[in-house]
Amino acid sequence: MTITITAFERSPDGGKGLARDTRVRWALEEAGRPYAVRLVSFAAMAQPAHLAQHPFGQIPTYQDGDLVLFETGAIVFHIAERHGGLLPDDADARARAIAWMFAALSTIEPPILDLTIARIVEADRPWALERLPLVRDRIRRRLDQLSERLGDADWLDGGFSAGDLLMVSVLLRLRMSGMLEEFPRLAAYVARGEARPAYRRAFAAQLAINAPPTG
Ligand code: GTB
Repeated sequence: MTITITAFERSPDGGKGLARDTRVRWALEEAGRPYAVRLVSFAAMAQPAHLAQHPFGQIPTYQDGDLVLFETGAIVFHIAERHGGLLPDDADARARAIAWMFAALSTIEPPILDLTIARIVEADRPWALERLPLVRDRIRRRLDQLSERLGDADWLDGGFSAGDLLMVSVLLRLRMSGMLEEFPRLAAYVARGEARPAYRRAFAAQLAINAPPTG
């Protein structure tokens, strides 16, 4: 059975790889699984056919036979469990890698998303400029702690895992802010993730769809 995921027909980021289908593509590439992509427009995402797959009308979704999943974290976890290569065999190391998956999505990503909201959605509010430094400082606090824990290691806990895949993906959302460069160990960590052949294939595949037309 072919695995099919959904992605934006055209991502608003123009191919920077920030939409969450890139994380799923990366996991599938690491696991060596071929996959098909069903591209959906914003209009189609609001239709019953898509809502049957994703209750919140978002991307990505994942379908493998009768199994339909939504939520990137759940999808990446499923790929890691089902296909191997992304979680250690040792039970304790596996549990720690899963903890890093949760940490990426529930501790590190929320303040980063808050920055996007502050810079874009709230930009015209009278208090927007006053709030921005607070949002940035909340991110810095987490990055400082994360950098401290990573130290000089290549990955968060031994070998590369789904925890690193999600953490690198989340940190990549900071690229435009310049904040990553304040933490050289994290900048190098993200660069290591991006240098993985599986990430490069995933990035190239989404770029092929989303790159703005030239000429
Ligand atoms: N918690 C869900 C998950 O992890 O799967 C969140 C899914 C989600 O936010 N999906 C977004 C979506 O479908 C796309 S990835 N949005 C449309 C909607 O909600 O109606 C988020 C995203 C979108 C665009 C950019 N960008 O252009 O830079 C970056 C990230």
